[in-house]
Amino acid sequence: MSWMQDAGLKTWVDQMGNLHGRTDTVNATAETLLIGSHLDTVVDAGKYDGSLGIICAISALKVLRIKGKLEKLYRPVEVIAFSDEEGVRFQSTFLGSAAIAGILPPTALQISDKSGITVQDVLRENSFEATDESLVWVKYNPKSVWGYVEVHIEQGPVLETLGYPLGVVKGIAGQTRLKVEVSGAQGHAGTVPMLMRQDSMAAAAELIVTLETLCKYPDKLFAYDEQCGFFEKESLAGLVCTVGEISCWPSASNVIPGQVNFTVDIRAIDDEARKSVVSEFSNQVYRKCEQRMVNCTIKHKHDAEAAHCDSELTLQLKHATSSALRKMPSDIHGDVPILMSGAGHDAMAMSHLTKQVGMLFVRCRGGISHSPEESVLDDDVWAAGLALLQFLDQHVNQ
Ligand code: HGY
Ligand code: MN
Ligand code: MN
Ligand code: MN
Repeated sequence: MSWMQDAGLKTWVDQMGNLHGRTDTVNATAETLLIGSHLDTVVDAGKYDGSLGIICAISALKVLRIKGKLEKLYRPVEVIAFSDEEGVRFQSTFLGSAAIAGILPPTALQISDKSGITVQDVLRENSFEATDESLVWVKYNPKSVWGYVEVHIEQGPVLETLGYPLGVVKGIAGQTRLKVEVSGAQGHAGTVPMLMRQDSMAAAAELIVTLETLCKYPDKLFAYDEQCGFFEKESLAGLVCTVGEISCWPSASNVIPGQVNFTVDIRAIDDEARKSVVSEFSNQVYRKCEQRMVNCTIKHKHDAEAAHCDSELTLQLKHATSSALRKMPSDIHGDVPILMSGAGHDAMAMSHLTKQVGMLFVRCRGGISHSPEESVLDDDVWAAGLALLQFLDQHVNQ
């Protein structure tokens, strides 16, 4: 907050724990330009995922203030540092930005973590009211918002491969998060004959490989489907799946596990393709578990539609980025790379509040992210700040 205040912004914290810093401009009633990213990280994270976007936003406004241009902005600009974008604890990502966009699931306050502690418990522990009414006040009126911009590390290898420091995002893959719970017959590792086992670990292993095969070779699955005909190859672009978390009970080397639970994260650029993979995977889960005589449940933890960034705001962002790149020491010419994002971002939630959503990607070494190895070049961050300043300049009375 103090950085925001230092940049001359009016600051507050909303009832979902999002931090806000807003300029006091002449026409305070004009539609607001929101700039932000998330405060939280994954476990064992890097230093830039989320935080880079917040610091870029605050720094750009601080430079405008130093240049005496803050007052000349013809629209209010507001920095938002979102809470709980990653969804690590509650498995339901974008809680902070979804509250602002007005798309929080009605049961959001009752979502619980592994130990049964709810979102409401945690908010109340931190002296928030945590009622449905208090969350209604977090929601922004779509008519009051001009657009949303997010600066973020690419978290992928494209910019580094192309040799560009910056890129503009044309879309963000949709994502589905599931929790698969497999329960079998717990037993003695030494006495139960193999053909009589109802082994939840072996079942889970088969399901995980099934998911991987489905996403590695989707055309086998979608080669031809009577109802919808051939799936265009590009609709399967960006199709990825991950099992990032698995737990087993009782987790002893000489016990056939009775219960194995694992998370599933499926993403694709095309929402229909993603939904088809989710339903095909679910069919195979139930079929294989029946064959193995184990029970299973599939819990839908989160669904986010793909977001498309193709508005006037993105055009302005491209223009600003291209002029920033020309000012770089390495004097990079040529079109600004336009790329898809496989990583999810608060911009997906914000695309439900405003059609004008744009993202500026910053190259990161080896495309590594969600790891302490995450790193960026100072010059690239400088270029991102310059691009954001050039973008903001288009919202300043000259
Ligand atoms: O999971 C994601 O894609 C993002 O980092 N929350
Ligand atoms: Mn992340
Ligand atoms: Mn992020
Ligand atoms: Mn984000």
